[in-house]
Amino acid sequence: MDELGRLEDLPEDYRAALTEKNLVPLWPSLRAVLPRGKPAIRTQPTFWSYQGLRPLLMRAGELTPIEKAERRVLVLANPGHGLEKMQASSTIYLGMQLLQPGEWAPSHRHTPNAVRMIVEGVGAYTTVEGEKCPMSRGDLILTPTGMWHEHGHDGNEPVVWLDVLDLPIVYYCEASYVVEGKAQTVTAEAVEQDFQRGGVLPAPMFKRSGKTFPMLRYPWADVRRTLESMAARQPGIEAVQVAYVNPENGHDCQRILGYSALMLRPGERLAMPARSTAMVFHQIEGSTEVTAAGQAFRLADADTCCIPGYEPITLQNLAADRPSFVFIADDAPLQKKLGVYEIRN
Ligand code: GTQ
Repeated sequence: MDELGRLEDLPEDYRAALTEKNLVPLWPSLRAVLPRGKPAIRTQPTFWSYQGLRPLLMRAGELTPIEKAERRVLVLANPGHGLEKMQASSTIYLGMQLLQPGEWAPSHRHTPNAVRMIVEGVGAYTTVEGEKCPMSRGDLILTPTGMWHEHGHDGNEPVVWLDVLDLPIVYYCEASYVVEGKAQTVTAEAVEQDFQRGGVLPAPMFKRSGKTFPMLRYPWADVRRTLESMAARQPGIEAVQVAYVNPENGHDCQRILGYSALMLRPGERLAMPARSTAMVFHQIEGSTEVTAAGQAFRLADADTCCIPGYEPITLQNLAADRPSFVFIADDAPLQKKLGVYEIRN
């Protein structure tokens, strides 16, 4: 194909006349918005060491009281998007949040969806629409769009968790806002226990809840046990991986971002084909080398990395004598709804 005409090829007066009428010629910018064969991608492969950020997060705990922060978070920002944009990828926001004993992050609700992956400490909890969700390492807690949530801490050591939100895409939609509220009354606890057996659901008087988000807490102990039993029972399986879903209908647990947990058996190497979604990997237990786009990141406990879409990814369990457990986030639910999701084999 021939080169397309450039902006500079057009006479000054014509360009000025277009600008004056809020008009833009497409052809000089056509390849920028429709590059051939593969999108133009800002998201860079990026690694965040937990041991590297932890002292800075603890220092934030000394520098800024919770009342002055509302949410005391260091954002894991991708330099490819500009740090000030606070994006890990085009759609994914990541933050490490610290709550000190006795602190309280007040109740609010907002349009973006959030999940928390608990990193360290015990005694903290998130209350979501009256449901008290205790936090311990590896638990996943949903705070979906529009639902009241607040964080409290009755323990005696710092608690840290990874926030994953679809904030960048909801913000881009000009649909991101918050409403502040007053402290919630706890009305329910340990609701997830009703969903403990796959294939059996609460249905009093033949009715299922039909809630968009029936289950808000996915305890790590249950997820880990499922992965271990899959690995033991199906030694030939392609990947020992589970998806976090709505237990009533099997759909992704949230509508925009998707979540899964992966177990790499001792020494296992897993080659994943290029997919159109950027992916976030967070090490729950063990150690993993993530190789993609000419980079290799070695993830130890609580380390996190982001890999842009359209890149094949290889995961290697760095230990020969113990499994590696990785939490994964991507925007496949959104891309599937939009009809742009691809796997390139
Ligand atoms: O805990 O509600 O990292 O509202 C960013 C925005 C956490 C939260 C974040 C939030 C929260």
